[in-house]
Amino acid sequence: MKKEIKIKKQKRSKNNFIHLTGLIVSVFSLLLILSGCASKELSEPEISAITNADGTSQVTITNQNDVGDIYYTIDGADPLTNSKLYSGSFIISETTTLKARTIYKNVLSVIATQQFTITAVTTNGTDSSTTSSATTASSTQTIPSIGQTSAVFNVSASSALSPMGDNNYYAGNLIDNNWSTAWVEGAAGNGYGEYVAFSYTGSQAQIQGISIVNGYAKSEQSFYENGCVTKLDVYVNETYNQTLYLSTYGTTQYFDFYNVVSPGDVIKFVIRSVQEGPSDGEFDTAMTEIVFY
Ligand SMILES: [Ca+2]
Ligand SMILES: [Ca+2]
Repeated sequence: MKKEIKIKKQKRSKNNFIHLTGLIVSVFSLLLILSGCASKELSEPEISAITNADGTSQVTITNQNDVGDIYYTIDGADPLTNSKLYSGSFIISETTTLKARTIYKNVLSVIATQQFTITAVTTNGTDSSTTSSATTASSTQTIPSIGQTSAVFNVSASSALSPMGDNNYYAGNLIDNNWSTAWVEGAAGNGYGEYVAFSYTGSQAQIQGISIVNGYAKSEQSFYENGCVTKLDVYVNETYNQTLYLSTYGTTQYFDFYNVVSPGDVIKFVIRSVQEGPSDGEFDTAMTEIVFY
Protein backbone atom coordinates (compact mmCIF):
# COMPACT_ATOMS: atom_id res chain seq x y z
CA MET A 1 0.00 0.00 0.00
CA LYS A 2 2.77 2.34 1.00
CA LYS A 3 4.54 1.65 -2.26
CA GLU A 4 1.39 2.38 -4.28
CA ILE A 5 0.92 5.70 -2.50
CA LYS A 6 4.52 6.60 -3.28
CA ILE A 7 4.02 5.84 -6.93
CA LYS A 8 0.85 7.94 -7.00
CA LYS A 9 2.67 10.81 -5.37
CA GLN A 10 5.45 10.57 -7.92
CA LYS A 11 2.92 10.63 -10.75
CA ARG A 12 1.21 13.67 -9.28
CA SER A 13 4.48 15.56 -8.92
CA LYS A 14 5.34 14.72 -12.51
CA ASN A 15 1.96 16.14 -13.59
CA ASN A 16 2.66 19.25 -11.51
CA PHE A 17 6.00 19.57 -13.22
CA ILE A 18 4.34 19.37 -16.63
CA HIS A 19 1.76 21.97 -15.56
CA LEU A 20 4.50 24.23 -14.20
CA THR A 21 6.50 23.91 -17.42
CA GLY A 22 3.33 24.73 -19.41
CA LEU A 23 2.76 27.79 -17.25
CA ILE A 24 6.33 29.03 -17.72
CA VAL A 25 6.04 28.52 -21.49
CA SER A 26 2.70 30.43 -21.47
CA VAL A 27 4.14 33.31 -19.43
CA PHE A 28 7.20 33.41 -21.67
CA SER A 29 4.97 33.51 -24.79
CA LEU A 30 2.91 36.30 -23.22
CA LEU A 31 6.06 38.29 -22.52
CA LEU A 32 7.15 37.77 -26.12
CA ILE A 33 3.76 38.97 -27.37
CA LEU A 34 3.85 41.99 -25.03
CA SER A 35 7.37 42.93 -26.03
CA GLY A 36 6.28 42.48 -29.66
CA CYS A 37 3.49 45.02 -29.02
CA ALA A 38 5.83 47.44 -27.32
CA SER A 39 8.27 47.46 -30.21
CA LYS A 40 5.46 48.02 -32.71
CA GLU A 41 5.55 51.43 -34.36
CA LEU A 42 3.31 54.16 -33.01
CA SER A 43 1.49 56.45 -35.41
CA GLU A 44 2.18 60.14 -35.06
CA PRO A 45 -0.54 62.16 -33.34
CA GLU A 46 -2.89 64.29 -35.42
CA ILE A 47 -2.86 68.04 -34.87
CA SER A 48 -5.96 70.07 -35.67
CA ALA A 49 -6.67 73.72 -34.99
CA ILE A 50 -9.50 76.21 -35.11
CA THR A 51 -8.75 79.91 -35.49
CA ASN A 52 -10.59 81.99 -32.91
CA ALA A 53 -12.08 85.38 -33.73
CA ASP A 54 -9.18 87.09 -31.92
CA GLY A 55 -6.67 85.35 -34.19
CA THR A 56 -5.45 82.82 -31.64
CA SER A 57 -5.62 79.11 -32.42
CA GLN A 58 -7.43 76.45 -30.42
CA VAL A 59 -5.35 73.32 -30.83
CA THR A 60 -6.47 69.72 -30.43
CA ILE A 61 -4.06 66.78 -30.64
CA THR A 62 -5.40 63.29 -31.15
CA ASN A 63 -3.59 60.05 -30.33
CA GLN A 64 -3.95 57.67 -33.27
CA ASN A 65 -2.95 54.67 -31.14
CA ASP A 66 -4.71 52.64 -28.44
CA VAL A 67 -1.79 53.19 -26.09
CA GLY A 68 0.59 55.92 -25.05
CA ASP A 69 0.54 59.60 -24.05
CA ILE A 70 1.05 62.69 -26.20
CA TYR A 71 3.90 65.04 -25.32
CA TYR A 72 4.39 68.37 -27.05
CA THR A 73 6.60 71.46 -27.29
CA ILE A 74 6.11 74.95 -28.69
CA ASP A 75 9.78 75.98 -28.67
CA GLY A 76 10.91 73.91 -31.63
CA ALA A 77 12.48 71.16 -29.47
CA ASP A 78 11.69 67.51 -30.12
CA PRO A 79 9.15 66.35 -27.51
CA LEU A 80 10.23 63.76 -24.93
CA THR A 81 8.67 62.60 -21.67
CA ASN A 82 10.01 65.68 -19.87
CA SER A 83 8.02 67.89 -22.29
CA LYS A 84 4.45 69.01 -21.69
CA LEU A 85 1.97 66.14 -21.34
CA TYR A 86 -1.10 66.77 -23.50
CA SER A 87 -4.26 66.72 -21.42
CA GLY A 88 -6.77 68.57 -23.57
CA SER A 89 -7.10 71.30 -26.21
CA PHE A 90 -5.18 74.52 -25.60
CA ILE A 91 -4.71 77.98 -27.08
CA ILE A 92 -1.72 79.15 -29.11
CA SER A 93 -1.55 82.94 -29.17
CA GLU A 94 1.89 83.54 -30.67
CA THR A 95 3.50 82.53 -33.93
CA THR A 96 5.29 79.30 -33.14
CA THR A 97 6.00 75.74 -34.20
CA LEU A 98 4.10 73.00 -32.41
CA LYS A 99 5.71 69.57 -32.24
CA ALA A 100 3.91 66.55 -30.79
CA ARG A 101 4.53 62.83 -30.57
CA THR A 102 3.02 59.80 -28.88
CA ILE A 103 5.22 57.96 -26.39
CA TYR A 104 4.48 54.51 -24.98
CA LYS A 105 7.08 52.90 -22.74
CA ASN A 106 10.32 53.28 -24.71
CA VAL A 107 8.64 53.67 -28.07
CA LEU A 108 8.48 57.12 -29.68
CA SER A 109 6.24 57.95 -32.61
CA VAL A 110 7.29 60.16 -35.50
CA ILE A 111 6.93 63.85 -34.60
CA ALA A 112 3.90 65.71 -35.95
CA THR A 113 4.77 69.35 -36.65
CA GLN A 114 2.57 72.33 -37.36
CA GLN A 115 3.54 75.93 -37.87
CA PHE A 116 1.16 78.45 -36.32
CA THR A 117 1.13 81.95 -37.65
CA ILE A 118 -0.92 84.31 -35.59
CA THR A 119 -2.00 86.91 -38.07
CA ALA A 120 -1.76 90.57 -37.22
CA VAL A 121 -4.36 92.49 -39.15
CA THR A 122 -3.38 96.14 -39.26
CA THR A 123 -5.98 97.44 -41.62
CA ASN A 124 -9.62 96.56 -41.67
CA GLY A 125 -11.09 94.49 -44.44
CA THR A 126 -14.07 96.77 -45.04
CA ASP A 127 -14.48 97.98 -48.55
CA SER A 128 -15.25 101.55 -49.33
CA SER A 129 -16.86 100.48 -52.55
CA THR A 130 -20.60 99.91 -52.47
CA THR A 131 -20.83 98.20 -55.81
CA SER A 132 -21.25 94.48 -56.06
CA SER A 133 -18.52 94.17 -58.65
CA ALA A 134 -14.78 93.98 -57.97
CA THR A 135 -13.97 95.05 -54.44
CA THR A 136 -10.67 95.49 -52.71
CA ALA A 137 -9.19 95.55 -49.23
CA SER A 138 -5.71 95.15 -47.81
CA SER A 139 -4.30 93.29 -44.87
CA THR A 140 -0.96 92.68 -43.24
CA GLN A 141 -0.28 89.02 -42.75
CA THR A 142 2.73 87.87 -40.80
CA ILE A 143 4.52 85.21 -42.78
CA PRO A 144 8.02 83.79 -42.64
CA SER A 145 9.84 85.95 -45.11
CA ILE A 146 13.17 86.87 -46.54
CA GLY A 147 14.45 90.08 -45.04
CA GLN A 148 11.25 91.15 -43.35
CA THR A 149 8.63 89.87 -40.96
CA SER A 150 5.39 90.93 -42.50
CA ALA A 151 3.81 90.92 -45.88
CA VAL A 152 1.05 93.05 -47.26
CA PHE A 153 -1.68 91.85 -49.57
CA ASN A 154 -4.44 93.68 -51.34
CA VAL A 155 -7.39 91.51 -52.21
CA SER A 156 -9.95 91.97 -54.94
CA ALA A 157 -12.70 89.82 -56.38
CA SER A 158 -14.40 89.29 -59.72
CA SER A 159 -17.77 89.82 -58.03
CA ALA A 160 -19.43 90.08 -54.64
CA LEU A 161 -23.00 89.64 -53.52
CA SER A 162 -24.76 92.94 -52.79
CA PRO A 163 -24.90 93.90 -49.11
CA MET A 164 -28.01 92.86 -47.23
CA GLY A 165 -28.95 94.74 -44.09
CA ASP A 166 -25.80 95.27 -42.01
CA ASN A 167 -23.90 92.51 -43.81
CA ASN A 168 -21.63 92.88 -46.80
CA TYR A 169 -19.91 90.11 -48.73
CA TYR A 170 -16.82 91.82 -50.15
CA ALA A 171 -13.47 90.15 -50.76
CA GLY A 172 -11.98 92.09 -47.84
CA ASN A 173 -13.92 89.75 -45.56
CA LEU A 174 -11.43 87.03 -46.54
CA ILE A 175 -8.56 88.82 -44.80
CA ASP A 176 -10.22 90.43 -41.80
CA ASN A 177 -9.42 87.53 -39.45
CA ASN A 178 -13.09 87.32 -38.59
CA TRP A 179 -15.15 84.17 -39.02
CA SER A 180 -18.39 86.13 -38.93
CA THR A 181 -17.67 87.71 -42.31
CA ALA A 182 -17.30 86.03 -45.68
CA TRP A 183 -16.74 86.76 -49.32
CA VAL A 184 -19.79 85.62 -51.28
CA GLU A 185 -19.54 85.69 -55.04
CA GLY A 186 -22.18 87.83 -56.74
CA ALA A 187 -22.32 86.30 -60.21
CA ALA A 188 -25.33 84.56 -61.70
CA GLY A 189 -25.15 80.81 -61.11
CA ASN A 190 -23.11 78.96 -58.51
CA GLY A 191 -19.90 80.97 -58.79
CA TYR A 192 -17.99 78.77 -61.23
CA GLY A 193 -15.13 80.83 -62.69
CA GLU A 194 -15.39 83.62 -60.10
CA TYR A 195 -12.13 84.51 -58.37
CA VAL A 196 -10.35 86.44 -55.65
CA ALA A 197 -6.88 87.84 -56.31
CA PHE A 198 -4.26 88.68 -53.69
CA SER A 199 -1.62 91.12 -54.86
CA TYR A 200 1.54 91.30 -52.82
CA THR A 201 2.77 94.78 -51.97
CA GLY A 202 5.58 93.97 -49.52
CA SER A 203 9.19 93.22 -50.37
CA GLN A 204 10.28 89.68 -51.23
CA ALA A 205 8.77 87.03 -48.96
CA GLN A 206 8.68 83.28 -48.58
CA ILE A 207 5.27 81.66 -48.28
CA GLN A 208 4.94 78.12 -46.99
CA GLY A 209 1.24 77.52 -47.07
CA ILE A 210 -2.31 78.71 -47.38
CA SER A 211 -5.01 78.27 -44.79
CA ILE A 212 -8.61 78.52 -45.89
CA VAL A 213 -11.88 78.61 -43.99
CA ASN A 214 -14.45 77.45 -46.51
CA GLY A 215 -18.10 78.47 -46.82
CA TYR A 216 -19.83 81.03 -44.64
CA ALA A 217 -18.47 79.84 -41.30
CA LYS A 218 -20.23 82.39 -39.09
CA SER A 219 -22.66 79.75 -37.84
CA GLU A 220 -23.87 76.28 -38.70
CA GLN A 221 -26.96 77.86 -40.21
CA SER A 222 -25.02 80.34 -42.36
CA PHE A 223 -22.76 77.51 -43.51
CA TYR A 224 -25.66 75.36 -44.74
CA GLU A 225 -27.59 78.28 -46.23
CA ASN A 226 -24.69 79.06 -48.60
CA GLY A 227 -22.57 77.06 -50.96
CA CYS A 228 -18.90 76.34 -50.41
CA VAL A 229 -15.98 75.59 -52.70
CA THR A 230 -14.80 72.07 -53.50
CA LYS A 231 -12.13 72.89 -56.11
CA LEU A 232 -10.04 76.04 -56.27
CA ASP A 233 -7.40 76.66 -58.96
CA VAL A 234 -4.41 78.70 -57.84
CA TYR A 235 -2.63 80.94 -60.33
CA VAL A 236 0.55 82.88 -59.64
CA ASN A 237 0.86 85.82 -62.03
CA GLU A 238 -1.71 84.18 -64.31
CA THR A 239 0.31 80.95 -64.49
CA TYR A 240 -1.52 77.87 -63.21
CA ASN A 241 0.11 76.64 -59.99
CA GLN A 242 -2.12 73.96 -58.46
CA THR A 243 -5.66 72.88 -57.67
CA LEU A 244 -6.79 72.84 -54.06
CA TYR A 245 -9.42 70.25 -53.11
CA LEU A 246 -11.38 71.72 -50.26
CA SER A 247 -13.41 69.80 -47.73
CA THR A 248 -16.96 70.96 -47.26
CA TYR A 249 -16.72 71.99 -43.65
CA GLY A 250 -16.24 75.36 -42.02
CA THR A 251 -12.97 74.97 -40.14
CA THR A 252 -9.42 75.83 -41.16
CA GLN A 253 -7.91 73.74 -43.95
CA TYR A 254 -4.17 73.89 -44.69
CA PHE A 255 -2.40 73.53 -48.03
CA ASP A 256 1.28 73.49 -48.93
CA PHE A 257 2.21 76.44 -51.09
CA TYR A 258 5.95 76.96 -51.31
CA ASN A 259 6.56 80.19 -53.11
CA VAL A 260 8.72 83.24 -53.02
CA VAL A 261 6.66 86.31 -53.82
CA SER A 262 8.00 89.65 -54.95
CA PRO A 263 6.30 93.04 -55.05
CA GLY A 264 3.48 93.07 -57.57
CA ASP A 265 2.98 89.30 -57.63
CA VAL A 266 -0.65 88.24 -57.82
CA ILE A 267 -1.99 85.00 -56.38
CA LYS A 268 -5.40 84.24 -57.76
CA PHE A 269 -7.96 81.68 -56.57
CA VAL A 270 -10.49 80.65 -59.21
CA ILE A 271 -13.58 78.64 -58.25
CA ARG A 272 -13.62 75.43 -60.28
CA SER A 273 -16.38 73.52 -58.53
CA VAL A 274 -18.70 74.06 -55.62
CA GLN A 275 -21.08 72.33 -53.31
CA GLU A 276 -24.22 74.33 -53.89
CA GLY A 277 -26.22 75.65 -51.00
CA PRO A 278 -30.00 75.88 -51.25
CA SER A 279 -31.10 78.18 -54.07
CA ASP A 280 -33.11 81.25 -53.16
CA GLY A 281 -33.33 82.28 -56.79
CA GLU A 282 -29.50 82.33 -56.95
CA PHE A 283 -26.79 80.06 -55.69
CA ASP A 284 -24.38 81.87 -53.38
CA THR A 285 -20.91 80.42 -52.86
CA ALA A 286 -18.89 81.67 -49.89
CA MET A 287 -15.42 81.57 -48.35
CA THR A 288 -14.67 83.01 -44.90
CA GLU A 289 -10.87 83.39 -44.63
CA ILE A 290 -7.72 82.94 -46.73
CA VAL A 291 -4.37 83.37 -44.98
CA PHE A 292 -0.82 82.90 -46.27
CA TYR A 293 1.76 81.69 -43.81
CA1 LIG B 1 -13.75 86.76 -42.63
CA1 LIG C 1 -23.99 83.20 -57.41
